[in-house]
Amino acid sequence: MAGAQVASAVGLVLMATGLLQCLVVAAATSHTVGGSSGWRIPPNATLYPDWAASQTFAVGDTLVFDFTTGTHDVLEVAKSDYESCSTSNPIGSTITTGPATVTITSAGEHYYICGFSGHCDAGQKLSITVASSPSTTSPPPTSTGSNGPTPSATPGSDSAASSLPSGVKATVALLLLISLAFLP
Ligand SMILES: *[C@@H]1O[C@H](CO)[C@@H](O)[C@H](O)[C@H]1NC(C)=O
Ligand SMILES: [Cu+2]
Repeated sequence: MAGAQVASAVGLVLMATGLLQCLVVAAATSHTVGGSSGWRIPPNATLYPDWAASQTFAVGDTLVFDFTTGTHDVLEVAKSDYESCSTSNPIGSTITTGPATVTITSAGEHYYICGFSGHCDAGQKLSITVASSPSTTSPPPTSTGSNGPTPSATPGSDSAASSLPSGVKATVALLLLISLAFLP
């Protein structure tokens, strides 16, 4: 069964390397929910939909819910609970400490509401659609930071690792060790 072990090891290594390349090539974006309004009962029902429509979300990006602890909270919920403002089946734990940073870990639709009584009904709810792969087209307008050409990635190639910074190499090494630990 040594062959199967080698095959699964190679698979894990390729997965880890591919994941890292995604992380390195696509810089994560931090999205402050509601912009300068933050996370609160909105003055109108279009604040959060309008804000979400102005953003491009990718896996690995973060949402910053800016609120004062004790005045609001954040629950990720299913679509039906978002629509009905139900707090009974949150996905994961309720975030009670603000400001709160939430990392987007999967593509598709994500729904967040405030669990304080009446807040969601008053429009304090957010739905976002996360692209299934990191966007390579039209980066957001640059105020600061790099806007150079995207380095061409060669998925599955070992040589790509040689151009990565040492911190990334250390992370790769760590992931390889973790991968090996999971082998039978
Ligand atoms: C809703 O409120 C936000 C925040 O005050 C404001 O920027 C936006 O223009 C308002 N939208 C409408 C349609 O009134
Ligand atoms: Cu609230």
